[in-house]
Amino acid sequence: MRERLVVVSNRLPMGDTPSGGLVVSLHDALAASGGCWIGSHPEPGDDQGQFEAIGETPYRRLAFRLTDADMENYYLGFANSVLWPLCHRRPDLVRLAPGYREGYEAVNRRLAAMIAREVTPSDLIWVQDYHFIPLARELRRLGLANRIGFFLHIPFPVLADLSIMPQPEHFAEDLAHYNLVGLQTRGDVARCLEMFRDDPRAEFMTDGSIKFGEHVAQVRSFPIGIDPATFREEAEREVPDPFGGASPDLFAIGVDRLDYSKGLPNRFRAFGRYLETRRDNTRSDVRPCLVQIAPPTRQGVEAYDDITEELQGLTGKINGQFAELDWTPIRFINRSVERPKLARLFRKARACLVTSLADGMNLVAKEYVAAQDPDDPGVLILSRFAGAAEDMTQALLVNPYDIEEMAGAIDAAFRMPLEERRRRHESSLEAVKRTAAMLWAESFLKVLKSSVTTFELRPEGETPLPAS
Ligand code: ADQ
Repeated sequence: MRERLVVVSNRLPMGDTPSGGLVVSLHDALAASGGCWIGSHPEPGDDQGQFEAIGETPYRRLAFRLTDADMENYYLGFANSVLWPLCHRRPDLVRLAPGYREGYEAVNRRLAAMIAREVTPSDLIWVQDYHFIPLARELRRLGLANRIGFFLHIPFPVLADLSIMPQPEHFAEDLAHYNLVGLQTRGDVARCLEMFRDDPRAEFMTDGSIKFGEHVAQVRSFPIGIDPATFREEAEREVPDPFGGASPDLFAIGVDRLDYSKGLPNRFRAFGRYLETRRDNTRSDVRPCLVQIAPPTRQGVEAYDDITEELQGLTGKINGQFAELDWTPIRFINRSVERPKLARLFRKARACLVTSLADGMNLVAKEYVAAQDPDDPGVLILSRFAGAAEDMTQALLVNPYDIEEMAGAIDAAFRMPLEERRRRHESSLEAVKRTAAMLWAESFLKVLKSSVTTFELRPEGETPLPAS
């Protein structure tokens, strides 16, 4: 029987041409297997338990709808006000409300029932991210013995934080229902194994996999990447000057969703501190800028509204202190920028600031490196708490909590000699190529396909379905 790939993610890509990291990574694998991608429709609604087929691609796309209550309890609630802050080491921002856990479980249960009607026993199912941790458990309950993989795009939480969650014992148990749990970095794998080691229900097998009741799961790291060649081509393409002729002399760029995990206030403070202390302060002809592009996300969640205000305040303060009639030190653009323009901006920027306090990987770091002119590259300043730092050791690694250190790194990046810039860039680009997007999907699927389905489900005396 044909082994189709079925991908499940919170958002279904709606465009007809592949764009965006995850879509590019999965497009080929889906097209080759005649598979399908299942995700939520951007418009809320009630789907009555039926998928809606979307547009034309070499594979099927099936959308489910989220009601307003689902958005509140499952998406903004449990996923983004409990799991997101917990995984990003912000337990202080966790909000527990009565309907959140039930709303999250209900969406996963409903989706499992819809998926169970869609898949055949030989299909490989690949679930993406923290929105669907219980999905394999629900699918198993319905009798599915397929190989099911899971990839967590965000950091694996530290053990001590897990008990903040309602019913924390479900976390390990739910993950164990997957045949393969993929994480971004070796550090994430270490934290995940620590959780299983701490759980008396888990048993370690000689090959390193984990036996949990009747289930056996493997835990491995698969660092996600981008398609560096395509990004570089995009950055080289001539587009109208993004600054409309008013290009700054020297600038650092930051591109992030406006999220508290990205360390934006610390970045702004570090840039302010750099302006105060920079070595070439006597040179009034050099007017460095920070160009920060940060579109809002998850509006309506208190922590996100707070950070927008904080950044607006900091921008006003720093610009108020340093701006001149013809110089605005921080340009804070609170919306999205089209990709060709973004790629061009990356290429023009002398430095890129990635200052996450916690980050699964951070694709912006990889995009910036891929966009550079290898003969005259800019410098990546990278938080040691971003997953990308595990392999990109030749970036200027910084502690985002240390404002003084970051200010020094900005100064060093702006003044770095060409020779050193080239050497650091070459090494970072190698790391970007080693973890290119296609390799990520290929290597995950290779391990998933070879995973042993040692457990068998026998709900109410039924014969188990064969995995292949
Ligand atoms: P994100 O937290 O969204 O992803 P990131 O990895 O940086 O973070 O990816 C963001 C993507 O959106 C990049 O491709 C970037 O270019 C684009 N983007 C961001 N801001 C933009 C803007 N203002 N305009 C246009 N495009 C913008 C989550 C995890 C990460 C993990 C990824 C992939 O939080 O840690 O690397 O998934 O697994």
